[in-house]
Amino acid sequence: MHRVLITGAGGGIGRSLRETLRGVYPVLRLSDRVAIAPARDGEEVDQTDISDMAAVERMVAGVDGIVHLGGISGENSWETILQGNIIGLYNVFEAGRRAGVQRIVMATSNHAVGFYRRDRTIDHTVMVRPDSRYGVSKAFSEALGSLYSDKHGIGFLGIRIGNFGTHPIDKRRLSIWVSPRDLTQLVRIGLEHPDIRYEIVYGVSDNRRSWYDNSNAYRLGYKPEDDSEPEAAQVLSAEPPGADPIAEARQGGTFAADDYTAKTPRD
Ligand code: 15L
Repeated sequence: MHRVLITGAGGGIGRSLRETLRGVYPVLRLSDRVAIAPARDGEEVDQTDISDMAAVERMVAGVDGIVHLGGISGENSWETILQGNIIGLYNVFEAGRRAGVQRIVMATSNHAVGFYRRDRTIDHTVMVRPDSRYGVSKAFSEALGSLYSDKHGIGFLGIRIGNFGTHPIDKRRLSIWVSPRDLTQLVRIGLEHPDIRYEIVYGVSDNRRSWYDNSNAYRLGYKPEDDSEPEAAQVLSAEPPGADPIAEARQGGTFAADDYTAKTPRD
């Protein structure tokens, strides 16, 4: 990897990867829809709205690998999700293919499978069960990655990111937290592992309360260094009891509960 593009570089994960990947690859191209901090040595800064294909073509020119964090990072109206996470996503993959990109590391999400119950342990092979329009767009990204891997030979790692941050922030996030250094490790596996064709992993630290079987990540060499458990007592003592039974039962929490109208819950 000579030149690695990070989309959504102005967001929380993007700003963190900008630091942790600094100097790892000769050139980091950092792109966002809004203006971001100016380029330093070994960096190129770009401003692109990914719903504009011509602009995306310029954004990906000369790039070997893409870490795609861009788009909408939570639930939103269908029109907004459509522009950012369906049309924009397609533009990035298709322009990347035409530009000869070899690898795409995709920030997919726990919300692609957020309707699974919390008492189930799920691995990378389960069927998607999105908990929101946002989750559907992340499932779409995994399907698009599969197409571009099978049909065009682009290596794809879909990281179903849990909750990224320096600390776990609530009960649900104790199960899905990922620290900056652990996520960096996964991104690097996605860009550098020689055998990646199409893989799905969970972007979570080694949390004792995890509801994921992340054996696929471990098979690819992931060795997480962090666990949310030392912070569990403090997090739990600060949290009022959850009132919504759907949010409490489902891995996606309030993403699953919002707008919920089903009379009989699926298992
Ligand atoms: C996500 O996918 C979002 O991008 C992030 O903002 C959080 O909401 C996270 O999931 C979560 O589930 O905590």
